[in-house]
Amino acid sequence: MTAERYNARVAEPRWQQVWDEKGIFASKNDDPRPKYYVLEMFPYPSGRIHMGHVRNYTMGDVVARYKRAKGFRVLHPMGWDAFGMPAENAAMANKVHPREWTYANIAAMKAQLKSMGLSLDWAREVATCDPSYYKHQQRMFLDFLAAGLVERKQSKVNWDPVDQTVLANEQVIDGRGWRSGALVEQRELTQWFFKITKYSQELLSALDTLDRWPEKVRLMQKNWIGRSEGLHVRFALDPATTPNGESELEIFTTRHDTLFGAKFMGLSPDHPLAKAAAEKNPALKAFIAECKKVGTAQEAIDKAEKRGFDTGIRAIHPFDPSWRLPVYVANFVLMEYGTGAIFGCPAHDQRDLDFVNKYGLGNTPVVCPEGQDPKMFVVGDEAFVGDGRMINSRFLDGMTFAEAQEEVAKRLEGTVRGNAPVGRREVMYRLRDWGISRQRYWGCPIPVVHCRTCGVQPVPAADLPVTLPDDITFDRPGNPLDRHPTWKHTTCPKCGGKAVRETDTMDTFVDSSWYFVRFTDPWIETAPTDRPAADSWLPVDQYIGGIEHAILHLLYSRFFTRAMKATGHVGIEEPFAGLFTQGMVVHETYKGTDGHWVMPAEVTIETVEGKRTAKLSDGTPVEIGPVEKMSKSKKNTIDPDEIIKTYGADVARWFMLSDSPPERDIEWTEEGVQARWTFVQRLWRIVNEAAEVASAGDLPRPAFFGEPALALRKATHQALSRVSDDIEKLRFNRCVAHIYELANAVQASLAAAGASPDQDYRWAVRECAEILVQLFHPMMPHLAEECWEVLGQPGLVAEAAWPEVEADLLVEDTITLPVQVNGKKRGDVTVPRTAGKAEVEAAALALDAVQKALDGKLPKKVIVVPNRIVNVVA
Ligand code: ANZ
Ligand code: ZN
Repeated sequence: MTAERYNARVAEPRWQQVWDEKGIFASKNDDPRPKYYVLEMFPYPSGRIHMGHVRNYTMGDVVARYKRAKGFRVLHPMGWDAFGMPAENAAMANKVHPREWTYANIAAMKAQLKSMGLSLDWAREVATCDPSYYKHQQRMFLDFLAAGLVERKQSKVNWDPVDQTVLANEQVIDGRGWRSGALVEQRELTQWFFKITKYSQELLSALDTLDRWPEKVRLMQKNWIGRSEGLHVRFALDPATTPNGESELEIFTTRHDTLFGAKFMGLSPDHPLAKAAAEKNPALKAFIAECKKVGTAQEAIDKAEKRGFDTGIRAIHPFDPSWRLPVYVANFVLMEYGTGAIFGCPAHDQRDLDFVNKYGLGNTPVVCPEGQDPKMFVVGDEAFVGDGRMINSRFLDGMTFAEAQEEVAKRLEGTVRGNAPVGRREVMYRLRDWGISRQRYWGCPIPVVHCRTCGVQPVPAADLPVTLPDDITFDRPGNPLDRHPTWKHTTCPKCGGKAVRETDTMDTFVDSSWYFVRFTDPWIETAPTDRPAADSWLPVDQYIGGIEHAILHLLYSRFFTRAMKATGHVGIEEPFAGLFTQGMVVHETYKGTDGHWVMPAEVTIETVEGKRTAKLSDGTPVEIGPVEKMSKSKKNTIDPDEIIKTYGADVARWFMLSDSPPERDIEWTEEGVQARWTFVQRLWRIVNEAAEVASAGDLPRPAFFGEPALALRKATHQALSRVSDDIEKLRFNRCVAHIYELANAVQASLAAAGASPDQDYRWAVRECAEILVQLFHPMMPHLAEECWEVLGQPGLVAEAAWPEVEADLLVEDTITLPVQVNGKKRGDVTVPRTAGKAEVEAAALALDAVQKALDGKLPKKVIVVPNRIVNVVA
C-alpha cells in the first residue's frame, strides 16, 4: 500500500472551491422536501474567529450535512451581529471609521469560516449594520409602536460622568465605569422600551412546551421572569410621625405567613415617602444620595452592604394596633419591584437579617423547622428560609406555612379600611420592560422625530431607512449623533415644521432578536419577511450556541417573535424548537518567571518520567498553570488559523467533536491535535487499502455472504445505526467513538483477509468503505470527499444520500438470560442466539453462583423459557 500521505493543505481549498462552484449548500425556498433549519448563533465581527466559534460551527455543520443527506431541504445560514461598542472603541483608539473596521473584520472572518469547510448558504448572509437589514428593524419598531408594544418612559440609567454616556449594567464594575473608571451615577432619562412584560406569563408558560431545550436554560429563564404570588398589604402609618401627614404605606410580600416576625419596614431610596421625608431631613437626603452611587445593576445592589436610615416614621401592624414598627429607608429595596416598600422579617430573610443584625433590631422566628423544639429554635446569622410550622404567631400557631399564608390573605382581604381591603392578592413578575435606547452612534437609529408642536412622530414608512451619517467624529466623549451639525435636523412629518431626530440608537440585542427570521428571505426589500418563506422555514429546528446567551438573547428573541406575530410578520410564537448549549474550549495556562502570562505557541512542553515541564525557546522555564477557558487575558488561546494551516480544518473539527460530550468543556492540547492528525492519516490509508480490495462499484449484491463478509457488514451497519442515532441526539463524541471502532474493525478484517478474497467479501469491503466515508463526512468533509473520489464515486459525498441501515444485520449473535435458583436471581448466562435448550441449560448450571446455590446437589428441574429466563429448581 503506497498511498501518498493525505495533504489537507491541498485537498481542503480544492473541495471548498468545488462546493462553492456547484452551489450545493444554497437552499431554495420553493424546494418541496421537508425542511430542516439549523442555526448557530451568529458572531460579532471582532476580527478573528476563536476556538469557541470552531466548536460551535462544527457542531451545526455536522447536523446540517447529516440532515441534507437524510433528504431534508436544509437552511444553514450565517451572518454578522455587526453593531456595537467595540467598533466605536476602535474608532476612538485607531481613528478608523466603525463601518470600515466592521466590514474589514467581516471579510477576514468570512475567509476564516470558509477555510473551515462549513456547509453554509452564503447567499443569505446578512450584517445587522447594513441599512438593507436595519431598515426592516425600523419598520418593525414602528409596527410595534402602533400595536402598543413600545413605550417611552422615564427610567433610571447608569451614567458615566466622564465618558458622558449611559452604561449597561455589565459595564459597571464595582460601581465604576468600565472604561473611564469614574464613579457611576444614577440618572433619570426618557428612554424607549419594548413592553416585554405584556408577555410575562406567556413567556413563562410556554417554557413547558420547549421540550428540546436544556432544563437548565428553561430554569434560568423561569427565574429571570420570576413569577411570585404575593400579597399587597396597606400598613397604617402614625400620621404624627410622617412628613406630610401620610397615613398609609403599601408593601408587597410573598411571605405574609411571617407577618408576626416583622421587625421593621423598608422603603426604597426612590420611594415617594422616602423623598418626602428627605425634604425635611438633610441627613436622610445625604443617605439617599449615597445609595445612588451603587448604580442600577441588580448584582451590585445585592452585593452592597445592607444599610438603612430610620426615618422616624412609625407603621402599625395590621393585626395589632398597639404594635408599632420603625420605617427605614433601606438600600436593598428596589423601587422597580412590587411597591418599592417591604416589611422586614429578619428570621426568615437573609437580607433582612443582615440588616437587623447591623442595627440591633433583633429577630423573632415564626416558622420552626419540622422536628425542632419551638422553644429551643433560634436564628443567629443565617435566616431560616425553609418549610415548617408556625410559632410565635398567635392565631397562626401550628399551621403549615401554606395554611398560614392562606389565613393571613383571607383575613386581610376581609379587613376594610377606607373603602378598600387592607390585603390584596397579586401575581408579580421580576421581568422588567426592555429598555432599548442607547446613546451611541454604531447602532440602528430609532426612527422617530421630535416636534415641538406635535410631540414624538414616527418617521413615515416610505422614508425608511433612517441611515447613520458617515461624517462623524469620535474626538470627544458623548454620542456623535447628538453633536453632528446637520443629521438630526429635519422636518416634522405631520406639521412640516422644524423637528429633530431621535439620536438614540437601539440596543444591539434588538438586532439579534430576529436575524433568524430574516434568513428565511434576506432579499425581500418591501417588508421584513416574506410570509410564505418565513412560515415554511420557521421555527429554527436546532439552535446551537453558548450558555452565556441563555437568558437575554433567547428571551428577547422569544418576545420579538411574539411581537412579530402580533404585527403580522411571522406566524409562530416560539422561534427555537430545539436548543443546544455547547461547553467551552479550555486550555492550560502558562506563566513566565516574570509573572506574565505566556501564549501556548511560545511554550515547549517536555515530559520526563511522566512529569511535564515547560520552557520558552530560549530555555527559560515556564510555570504550568490550571486549565481554564481560553481567553485573551490569560493568553491561553490557540489561533484556529494556525491549526488549520498546520493540520487542516478537518483535524480541528474532529478534535472539537471527540472525547468530550458537546455540552461539556473540552480541553485543547498539542498531543490531542497530533493524535487526531494521525487518525486522519490512518483513515486515509484504510480507505485506500479498502479501495484496492473492494469490488467494482456497480457489482450486484451477492446472494450469499461468507463469515468474513458477514462480520464486516455487521460492524458496518452497527456503526451506521449508532452514528445516525447519536447525530440525531447531538452526541458527537459518541459518533467519533463509533467511527474509531469501525476503522479498527475494517483494518483488522483487511489484515486477516487472504491475498485473493472472494467476491462477496470484496462487495462487503466496498459497502463498508463507502459507509465509513459517509459516516465521517459530516465531521471531516474534505477528507471524506477525497476518499469518496478514491472509491471511484462519480458525485460528491456532500450530495450523497445517507445510507440505509439493514436491520437484520443489527441483531446480536448472542443473548443474555437471567438465571434463577428457586426464584432468586443468581446470575446471567450469555449463549449463542441459536443455542438449543440443552446448551442453555448446561451453560446456566455451569455458573459459579448457581453451583454454589445448589451446594453440590443436583437440581430437581431446569426450566428454560426461550429468550426470557432460566429457572433452576433445587
Ligand atoms: C416579607 C418577607 C418575609 C419576605 C420573609 C421574604 C421573606 P420574590 O419572592 O422574589 O417576588 N421585596 C418586595 N418588594 C421588594 C423590593 N421592591 N425590593 C426588595 N425586596 C422586595 O420576592 C418578594 C419578597 O422580596 C417579598 O417578600 C419582600 O420581602 C421582598 F421571611 O416580605 B418579603
Ligand atoms: Zn409637528
